[in-house]
Amino acid sequence: MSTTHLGTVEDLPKDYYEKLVANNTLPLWPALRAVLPHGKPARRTQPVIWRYADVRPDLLRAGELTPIEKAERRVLVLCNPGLGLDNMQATASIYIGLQLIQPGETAPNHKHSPSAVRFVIEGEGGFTVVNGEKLPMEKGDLILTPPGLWHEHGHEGSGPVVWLDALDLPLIYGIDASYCTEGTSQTIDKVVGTCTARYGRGGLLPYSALDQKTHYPLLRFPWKDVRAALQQLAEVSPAGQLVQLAYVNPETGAECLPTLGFSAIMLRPGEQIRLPLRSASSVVHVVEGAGAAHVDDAQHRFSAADTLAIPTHAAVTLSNASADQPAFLFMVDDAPLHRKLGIYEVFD
Ligand code: 1HN
Repeated sequence: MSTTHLGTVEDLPKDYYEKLVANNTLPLWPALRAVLPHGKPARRTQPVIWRYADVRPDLLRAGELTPIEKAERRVLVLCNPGLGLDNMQATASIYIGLQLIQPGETAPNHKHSPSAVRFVIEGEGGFTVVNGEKLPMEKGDLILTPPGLWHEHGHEGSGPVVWLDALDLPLIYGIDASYCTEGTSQTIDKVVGTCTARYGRGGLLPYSALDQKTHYPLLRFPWKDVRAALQQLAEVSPAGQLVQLAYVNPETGAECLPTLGFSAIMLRPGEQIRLPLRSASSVVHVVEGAGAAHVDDAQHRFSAADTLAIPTHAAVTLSNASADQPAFLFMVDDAPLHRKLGIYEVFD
């Protein structure tokens, strides 16, 4: 049986309804279908694209208008209009910002309850210090700053450095759990490259890891390794099969942060491919190449450094516009959250 014709507020005596409100109560039935629609969620998230060519000049202008001391983090937030610009949501659970750091600047040390990552878009000489280890930031590198770990940024090169920040902030803020602690600059007590040397080779771990786990063993995923791994995977993947690699915790093989998942996709020359239709929302960032994304009824052309929001339960087809060059995409999703909540679904 389908209950689509539920009673409305107007069906109720006005004085009765007003008394309910005065007592901080509400009837469920007029609002039930809104919060529990049939078949699939009523999605407020729109499949919007933020073009780097539009955002970059404004971000560089922020570098002139607002000194880093006045910003703490100099970021333009990618806000999904369907969710209300003030709410700073790219999707309902995913925050995305583009952060600029200029040569010689530092973004002070802090730690917080939301999980965060950085994905480098342009520039050389940037770095993040996490847990006493200096992590170089080269184009396409993924840097994790897990919940509760100290992190600070710096820039020793020339020219602007820009990266994409992804956080589970809407989720953590939404459950009244978002806060930060400020600290003095960390002492760097590890050699550069330590976590990559220990955990950066698939299938191999320091022997001691068999008996003793590290909390977040691998904090930096260099793009050159991910790109090479995608190309190798493409060579052994039949046409029509999605070439996609998940970033994982090398000790557990599971997603590397509690709520957000990260993956990289290669679209082979001329390839057009459907993503599995699933319950999770995601954000796709173009690392290299150009093409188009079909998301439900919307069609967006994309080129390098553009960023696209994909709602939950969306039908997505991606195509590479080039007949002779691959395209590379970075994806953030909330699938780990869905899995933990027991609501993760793949529909085809
Ligand atoms: C944060 O800690 C950073 O550390 C960037 O670079 C963006 C947005 C909201 C909350 C914390 C960073 C952030 C953030």
